[in-house]
Amino acid sequence: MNNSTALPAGKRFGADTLETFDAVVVGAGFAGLYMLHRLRKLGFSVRLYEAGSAVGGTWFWNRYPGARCDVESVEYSYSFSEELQKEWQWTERYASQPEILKYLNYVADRFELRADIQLNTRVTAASFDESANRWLITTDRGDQVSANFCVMATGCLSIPKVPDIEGLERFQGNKYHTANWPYENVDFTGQWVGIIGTGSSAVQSIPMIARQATYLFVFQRTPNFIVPAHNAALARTAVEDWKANHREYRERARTSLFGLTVEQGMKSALEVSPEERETEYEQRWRHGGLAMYAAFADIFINKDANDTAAEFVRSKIRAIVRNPAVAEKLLPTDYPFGTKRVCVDTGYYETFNRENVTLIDARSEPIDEITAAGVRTLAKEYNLDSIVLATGFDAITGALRNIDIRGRTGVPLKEKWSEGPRTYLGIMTSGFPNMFTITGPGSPSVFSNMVVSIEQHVDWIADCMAYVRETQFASIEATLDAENSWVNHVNELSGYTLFPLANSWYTGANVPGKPRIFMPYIGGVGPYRTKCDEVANNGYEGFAFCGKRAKSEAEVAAARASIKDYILGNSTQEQERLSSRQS
Ligand code: FAD
Ligand code: N01
Repeated sequence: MNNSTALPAGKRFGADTLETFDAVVVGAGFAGLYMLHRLRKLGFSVRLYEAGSAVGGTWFWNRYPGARCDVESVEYSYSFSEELQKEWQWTERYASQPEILKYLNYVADRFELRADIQLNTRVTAASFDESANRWLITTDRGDQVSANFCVMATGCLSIPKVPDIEGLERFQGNKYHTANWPYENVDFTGQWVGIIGTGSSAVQSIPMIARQATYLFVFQRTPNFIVPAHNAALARTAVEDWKANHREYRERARTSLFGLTVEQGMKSALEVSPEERETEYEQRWRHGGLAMYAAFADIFINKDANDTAAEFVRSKIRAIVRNPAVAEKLLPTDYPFGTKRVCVDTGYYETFNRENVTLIDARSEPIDEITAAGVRTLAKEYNLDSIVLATGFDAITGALRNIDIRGRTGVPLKEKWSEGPRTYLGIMTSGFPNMFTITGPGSPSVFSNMVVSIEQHVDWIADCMAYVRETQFASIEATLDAENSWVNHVNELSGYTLFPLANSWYTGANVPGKPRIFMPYIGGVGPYRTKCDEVANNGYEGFAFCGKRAKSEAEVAAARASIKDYILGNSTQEQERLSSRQS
């Protein structure tokens, strides 16, 4: 590391309690685990802090019945290691939460990551000491460590949103939040249960709870667009096809709009005949999952085109739900298709044909308060044994705003982002040198297959950190100009789309007082990757380096070649990626 700031890795200095690392990573989900792996291969000393009692992130916390991914398992998995891809065998088209958690634990063991992970530890503060060009990181367990780099792998959906409903604490029965589900088995047999919310978590858990409970009341404020998963055991032929062609599939995902291999329709929904359009939607409905997103090129930019997709889904709801009055309540009508995250279900609409399930329209019959006995709406009181809160997250910025992060001038991140997050590429924010955000606001993040976006960010960040080390600059920071033009670009792009028309968590609308701004980058995973690579290949255009450069570009190129030496047991894919970056 830079001599002026380098301290012996893992050694204490100054006050006897301060340990030093090249990097601190926060969070042990898909992002943090891979970041740790890359940095260790590069020879950095790393400490990873995780608030939970185990690794897994999303898949550790969201243990509610029915939880599973809605991107196909083979695609919703790491691609960085050939060996891992060969060794791991998914059993279902969409993996269940326990299976994904098992996978991430396997990864932690397989790449021997655990030694550098400190569990049960929440990072509470991070402040940049400009005189030393180091981050001082504080945890809720009293740790204080110093690191050259701080990487926030804190997740976009990791801070559960508890609704601000009067009397919630008074309820005498059992209370659960889907994103903080107990470890032990929850059995609703013989119970009267109420669930608040009808987003993806509710859509997955409602059919399961309905099968167990004596009676289920579903409190729906906004109906969602929901498409079928058609989950099934993975056929041997599908596994063989994936294993034989995974490189090609992975490349297709990396260069696509959504990070998915699904075929992107290039036509307008309005240029084809009604019959052709219906056939296209029908095929994608039968295929299942998020394929509907990509049916036509203009679904998210042209309201008339979008209406055709929305009406198709509404016709399906009317066909599945037997009681027309209930079907009517389930129809999403006041925002365009896909502008709130589309949910993927297994038997959701069919559940409303059951005799032990009642849908309560919380718009015409708003929830007034929670009482000791249950939920009281403006019409009546529903007595319940258990309440399930499927009320979502303080998304994208919640976990970052939860930490007291202070940058170069001591200004808190919360203050800098008081009118909405500002980043360059979603990777860095100006004024906060050497701090990276994986899938930060302003990157494709939640608007993609997140594992694809996570791997792209981790690779870019690891390469950038290696570059700073090799040049022996003291720090790297996004310039304000680059940040401003990126934020304008992100906003301009979302302004061309229909996304701002919905009250979604993409825009912060689900959290009272949160600035209303569409946070993800909507320009597509492939174009975004190209932009990030161009920035790096142009000497980190839009970033400023601090300190005196100690090596020429030629020396850095030589050092870059030697990065390979750090990579022990590296996969061919990783070698190829490095070679292409060096050429
Ligand atoms: P996370 O998995 O959220 O991990 C972040 C970790 O950081 C957490 O463990 C958290 O405890 C920890 N942390 C946060 N703050 C601190 C702190 N201050 N100190 C210490 N630790 C901290 N995406 C898809 O692309 N496809 C899917 O099918 C899909 N399914 C999903 C299903 C559910 C139920 C949910 C909730 C999300 C789903 N997502 C899906 C999004 C999912 O969050 C990402 O795919 C991915 O798992 C995110 O990984 P991550 O490592 O970035 O964040
Ligand atoms: O959360 P949500 P989620 N009174 O915010 C309602 C991913 N994910 O946990 O829309 C009454 O979508 C709220 O109503 P409204 C995925 O990216 C994926 O379900 O605000 N209702 C809404 O219905 C997803 O998008 C999977 O009117 C209240 C619900 O609660 C993201 O995580 C599975 C209320 C919250 O829905 C979040 O999903 C799970 C109140 N006071 C999650 N407050 C997969 O399938 C909130 N609501 C892959």
